[in-house]
Amino acid sequence: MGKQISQKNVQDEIEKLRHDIRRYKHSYFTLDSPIISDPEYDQLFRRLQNLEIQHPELITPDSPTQERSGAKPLKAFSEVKHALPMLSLDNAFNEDEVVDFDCRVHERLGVEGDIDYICEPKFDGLAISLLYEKGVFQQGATRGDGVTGEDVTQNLRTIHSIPLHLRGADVPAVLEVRGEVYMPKAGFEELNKEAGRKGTKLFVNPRNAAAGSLRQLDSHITASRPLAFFCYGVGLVNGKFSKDTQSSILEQLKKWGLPVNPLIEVVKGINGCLNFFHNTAKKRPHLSYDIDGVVYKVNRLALQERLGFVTRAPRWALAHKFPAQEEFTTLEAVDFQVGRTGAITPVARLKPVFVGGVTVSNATLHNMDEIKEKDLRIGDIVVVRRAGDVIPEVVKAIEERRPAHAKKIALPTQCPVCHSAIEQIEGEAVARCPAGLYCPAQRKEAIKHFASRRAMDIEGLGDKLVEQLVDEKLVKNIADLYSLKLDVLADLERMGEKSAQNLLDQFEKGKTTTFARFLYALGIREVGEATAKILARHFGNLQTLYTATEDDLQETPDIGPVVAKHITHFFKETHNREIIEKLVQSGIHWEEVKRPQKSALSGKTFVLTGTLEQMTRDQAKDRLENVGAKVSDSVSKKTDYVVAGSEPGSKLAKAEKLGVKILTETDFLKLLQGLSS
Ligand code: D41
Repeated sequence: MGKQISQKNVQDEIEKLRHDIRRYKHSYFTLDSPIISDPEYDQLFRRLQNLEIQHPELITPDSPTQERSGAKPLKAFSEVKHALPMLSLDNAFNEDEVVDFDCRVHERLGVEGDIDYICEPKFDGLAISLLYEKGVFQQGATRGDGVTGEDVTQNLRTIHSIPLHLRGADVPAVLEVRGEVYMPKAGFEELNKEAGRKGTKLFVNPRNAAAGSLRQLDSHITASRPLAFFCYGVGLVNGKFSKDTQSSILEQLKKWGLPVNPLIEVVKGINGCLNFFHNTAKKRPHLSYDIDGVVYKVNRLALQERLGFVTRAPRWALAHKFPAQEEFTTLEAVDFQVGRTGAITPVARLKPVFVGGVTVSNATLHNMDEIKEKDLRIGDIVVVRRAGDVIPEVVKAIEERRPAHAKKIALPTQCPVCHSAIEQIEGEAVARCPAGLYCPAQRKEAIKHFASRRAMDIEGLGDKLVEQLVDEKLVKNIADLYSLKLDVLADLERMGEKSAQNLLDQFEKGKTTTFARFLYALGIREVGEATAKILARHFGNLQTLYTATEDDLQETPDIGPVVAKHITHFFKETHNREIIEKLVQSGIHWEEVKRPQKSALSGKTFVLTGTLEQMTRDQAKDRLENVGAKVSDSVSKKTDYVVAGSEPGSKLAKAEKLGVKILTETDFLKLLQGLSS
């Protein structure tokens, strides 16, 4: 009896798993729009496999475990049967699974000692197969379900890195090349920028953009998309071809003019593999294309043959995935934070999720427009992305998985900190708390900004301490910082006399600054570092700035009407002037500003690249600006000089190409000295 009930439960669970898996496969393969993550999918798939192993009597021929992976091709393209099936890759999501793989390989082969593995970056694109007959490109197809794909020959012909003719006299009569079509990151950014300008739909990531571009029925559209190709292997080969090792296969393909990735390496044993994984992870942010892991393959083909494959994947290959950059999680709540200028920013509170190597539980949502555009609701399953060091972001909500109780998100009517009525100016995306420095949140942010590295650079005054000082009402504004007493500070939690004295020393040290830094530190709206420098150089001292009109301000370079208004408004406020006077009285001072001299370099444009030995880049920039020269970030025909330190970047190459005058650091110092003598 008990057994029957459990059998019924198992049957139900199996059916539900099959139903869900089919749905997820459809959204992934056919619609190119996954609604769950790979690990979640894998878990479901493994669960189904396990249940079927325990209850083989319940296996049906239409179970997803019995099919090959993938879905039927879209109807619009004709079908192509691959001469040899395109297998799939087993995945590993951590080092243990790589160790298991290496053990299985050793056991099956019955060999000891390190195996030679070839390590390849795992390109995040679309697998395709190219058919060459007598060296001429005949047909190209997507992977499809591995057996049958879509004929995308016309589209593939438009991709520059796919040769239409192979080079060399020794090409085989028939050659199937396997590889991955991808979209370089820069091309993707450009494409999305254009979509933004035209108001057409943005692509979520380069992989989707590549997929969308390859699936165009009109190959003119594909031709306008920046696609590229790397090959990783072969299918059917008729003719002379040395099938000794995977590395020799790639060598031959390269010789015939096919693009082989330069990072591919043959290594010894599992340690070689794991080293490659870590090194590649480090290179990843600097690569011009997306990769989502690395692939290990037993290099010797004789060994590959002995290992064979299971249903869909070879036993001799493994994809070792990087921690996901995108993950699914629940949007649990939205809080509203108040920034330095009163801007109210919605922040997503997420069910903690491991993305791109860290656990993420918060993500910025920028403003209400973004929430509206993405149609986010509290309770939604959302896609969270974290790329490199950038702040995590909520990409989209999965509407198909929206729970019935999902709740719309509304802008609060009151500031969550000081309860002033929130203002939203029409046409502006940002809502603001208008209370300025009366709002404790804005006060805290103003002080944090004042102390920050590029402003007054008060090292010991971290965010937590600022919050403590404001909460305990020891500091109301930036001027109050300089009247803090040792005993008061020492009494603070986690402080003590020594740290308190250190902090006071830091305050003292920070009193010597520059006028530009001081102006930047005041936190005037729209006055960033660059504008602060312009103001300092142009007006020279506080008195002149106090009396400057909007017109005076607009005469200076790069200051428009809006910024001019913010500046005059700021200096008109008696409260602000009082604080400035207090700061000056407490001993903050700066060297008199040298007005830019007319010099031989006035109006010349410089670009700095590489590391300078004698000064920092900022110092070099200052010195140039003091003699009336401009410093730009990128090299163009308008650049007059490029100063190249050690390890210069691509800017040097560009300068050489354009014939721009290049200076070593010594040349540069001589040039500056020549001016002052
Ligand atoms: O870079 C890749 N995405 C990549 C994919 C690669 N470097 N090697 C691969 N090797 C294979 C085998 C071992 C099965 C020939 C692959 C793929 N397969 C693959 N890509 C998509 C499905 C399978």
